Amino acid sequence: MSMSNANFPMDAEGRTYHVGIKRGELANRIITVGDPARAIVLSRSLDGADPSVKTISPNLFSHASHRGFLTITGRYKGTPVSIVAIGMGVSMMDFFVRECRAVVDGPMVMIRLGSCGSLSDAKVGDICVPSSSYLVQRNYDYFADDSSSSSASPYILSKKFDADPEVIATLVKNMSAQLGDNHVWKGINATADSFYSSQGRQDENFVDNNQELFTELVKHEPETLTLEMETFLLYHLARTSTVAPLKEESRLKANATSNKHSIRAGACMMVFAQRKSNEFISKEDVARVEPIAGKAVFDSLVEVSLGDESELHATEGSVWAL
Ligand code: R1P
Ligand code: URA
Repeated sequence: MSMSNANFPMDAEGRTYHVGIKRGELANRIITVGDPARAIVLSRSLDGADPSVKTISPNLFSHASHRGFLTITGRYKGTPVSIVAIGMGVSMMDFFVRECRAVVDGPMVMIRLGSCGSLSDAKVGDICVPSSSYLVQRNYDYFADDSSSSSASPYILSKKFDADPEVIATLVKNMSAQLGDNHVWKGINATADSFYSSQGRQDENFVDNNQELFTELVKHEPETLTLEMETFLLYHLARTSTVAPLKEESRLKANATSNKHSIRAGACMMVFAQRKSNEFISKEDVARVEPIAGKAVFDSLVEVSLGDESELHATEGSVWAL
């Protein structure tokens, strides 16, 4: 595959370098997950999909990229939506947000449905909906000093970035409707640059100096609820996204409102690991929660307004054209 433009590589068809999608293959409303198997489970809720079929329904668009991204596009209750599985970590979130943004016209909403560890009383199988997220990074320099005389901290905690408040409120409402209020938790997420050391897991094979990490996180943000590996970057990039490239008459309207960013973001996570009690979710619970949580996210994606629908990516020539 030959690419042009070293600044933002694309192939001759207009496919992005890593996610591998082109214009017309991706909807303005996207649910993003880590696990491609989760994307396939969720795709069974799309219009016209056969819920009993274990693979992706042939009437849906799908594209698996050479770098492990899986995109599925169809409609939910008539509205175009995409599901994108991205793998793990903030770098994958960066590829996803930037490459998807580049091939879609108009404002977008992106909601992550992930898994997480719970630092609070949220139990395995419960859902957490974080209104903001901060980053936990291993301080590599700290470990360069063998004498351990460094006064620096072994982990660096960033400022927090907020989700879109309407997206979060809609997610909380729809998750509560699906799972019951007592299984839905609000709070703050911590996104870590590792599943292990930066999430406070103990590993005698390495020097990690992370025994006090949970205490540090709660001191930093007392409402810290969850630990996972992507949400911070989604919220950060939504906050730093520039205004959507709008048609002229809408631009004037948008300037008069608070439409400063082209991406509205939210996230919710299923608790897979209860870090206080040391429990891990069963396969049966994952199979029970994933599709219900997915429906709540789809309901939220289509409920959140993206403004003037005529500004969204044209149906003509797209894979969701009827
Ligand atoms: C680690 O097991 C992975 O699970 C979580 C973390 O963020 C990390 O990506 O989310 P996903 O289940 O969405 O991948
Ligand atoms: N994903 C994470 O990143 N951490 C957990 O503890 C569970 C899922």
